[in-house]
Amino acid sequence: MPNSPSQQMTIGDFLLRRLEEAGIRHLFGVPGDFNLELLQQLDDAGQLRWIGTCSELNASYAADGYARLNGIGALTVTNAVGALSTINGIAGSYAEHVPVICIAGSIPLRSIERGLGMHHTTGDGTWDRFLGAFAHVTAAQARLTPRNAVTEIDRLIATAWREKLPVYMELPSDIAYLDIEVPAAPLVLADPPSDRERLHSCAALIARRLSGARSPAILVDQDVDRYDAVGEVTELAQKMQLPVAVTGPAKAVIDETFPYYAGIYNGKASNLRAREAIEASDCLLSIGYRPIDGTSGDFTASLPADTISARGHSIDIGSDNYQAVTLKEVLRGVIDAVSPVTDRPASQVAAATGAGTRVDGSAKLTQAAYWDAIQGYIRPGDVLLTDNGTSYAIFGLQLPANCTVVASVIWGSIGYSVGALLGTLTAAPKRRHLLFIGDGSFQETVQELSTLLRHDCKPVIFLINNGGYTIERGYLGKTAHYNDIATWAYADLPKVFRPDTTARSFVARTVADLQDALRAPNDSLIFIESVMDPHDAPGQVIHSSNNGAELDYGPRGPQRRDNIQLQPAT
Ligand SMILES: Cc1ncc(C[n+]2csc(CCOP(=O)(O)OP(=O)(O)O)c2C)c(N)n1
Ligand SMILES: [Mg+2]
Repeated sequence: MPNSPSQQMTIGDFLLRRLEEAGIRHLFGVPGDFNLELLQQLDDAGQLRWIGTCSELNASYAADGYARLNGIGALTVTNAVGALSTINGIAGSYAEHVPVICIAGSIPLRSIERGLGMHHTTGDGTWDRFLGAFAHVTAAQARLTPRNAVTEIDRLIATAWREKLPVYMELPSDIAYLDIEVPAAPLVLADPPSDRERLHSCAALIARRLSGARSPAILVDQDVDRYDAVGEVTELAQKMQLPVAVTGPAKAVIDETFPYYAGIYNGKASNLRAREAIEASDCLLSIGYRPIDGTSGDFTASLPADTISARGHSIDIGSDNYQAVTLKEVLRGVIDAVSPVTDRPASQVAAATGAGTRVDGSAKLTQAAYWDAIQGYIRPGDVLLTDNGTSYAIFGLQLPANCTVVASVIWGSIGYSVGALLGTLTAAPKRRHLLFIGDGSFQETVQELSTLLRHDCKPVIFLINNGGYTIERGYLGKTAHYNDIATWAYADLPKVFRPDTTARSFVARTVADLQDALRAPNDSLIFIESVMDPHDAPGQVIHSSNNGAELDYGPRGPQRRDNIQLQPAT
């Protein structure tokens, strides 16, 4: 680009500048000798804020949570020992379609070129193993050099943003301070405009099919959120009065108070309204749908044969595959092309019960009473994080307007939500954040509570203490010791992690205890440990575990032995 204005900048400063231009204001991670020089540049520049985490895995979860609310996120860790600890989280971002930039401060180019064995390697003079490992779980990877830094930094950030997937970048520690020639113009993250003919014919065909149908409907998966098309989907549904069902991973992507919201579609496990709307539709527009066990009701989903399948950058209609179009532009084209419909009845799923159901306050806390109380606690605009376990009951609640749900339904790595909470709170500090987690999941990533307290975050943490892995007891090992865990004094942990904490901690053993805790003001972190029976679980969750065991172990598996599996109360 000989004619574009350029300037001299160090590689590290340029990288930090590009992150900021991409909309990243915080960098998560753990220092090491191979990324300290970048952290010094971050400190000197004073733009990005550093959020050091207790572990690299948690940094990867935090960057993921941050990216879900901010559009994109980043972390930096040290060579191999740090990087490989993030790989579970990064693969999770890949599975969940979250753009995260993982920057590994790596061994100096000098040691690569001279064949010098280094620490944080396998000690055999190799240096490509980790780039290779990340190639399996990222959309793009690069080791920066002074020659490729400008093009590779821009390529990786743009790829993450466009594909909604993580990328992996190695910054050798001896090049961050080298001056290179960089573009003066800021990075612009935008999709290339659609091919006009493809866009027009695709939007016109979808409009024609939706308009000619008797029972058109929309199925929404996560990508509607990732590709920022929620507004368009809602507008289209409103204009044509179309029922919209979502998958579990897309819980609350469509406002659950929207009159045409039809509930969660999950094959046979759907509510009747959602199932009817989707399966009996004579023109289904499905957006980003990825059928796995948890989004297809264990493969009982049955979408109409001529379903229109839309993705972020392409659409299938019948035998046609439309390329060079963006989801947002296609939906805009459809909205403009259809005539308003005014005589289709709304889809409203039944209003939530709960909140106010009369229960005996002195009664031992049960899962049923717990979720009933939680239903009443949730306010419009809350960010809800849920981990795997009985806390999946969140998916059965009906949420007020403008709530966001952050969960890892497809990847499903327990403990994700604690790190992710640090990320969501960092991205949206003004919103109220509620974390729903079990004791087993919490034990995986608990130390990040320390970082939440360190930064004066004020979430409400709802921890279920049921002595172990209750959701797993629904697969196998109802009373087995392998599903038991050590008992911790969970509610004491805020004090352990921050001795001068103002956090309010509660242990709820009865309904009245819980109600009391729920009255606490949200002016500091609230930690509510609720003690419940290991064999108490929401029916839906356990039913799904029972089904999972059939799928996982097959007809010769041990799951059919007497009383080996926790089953829903009859
Ligand atoms: C990293 C990881 N390890 C193991 C699992 C398997 N697993 C899924 S749920 C679960 C138990 C969760 O227990 P807890 O958080 O206590 O929830 P509960 O069902 O008891 O409420 C386990 C071990 C997993 N999903 N991810
Ligand atoms: Mg548990």
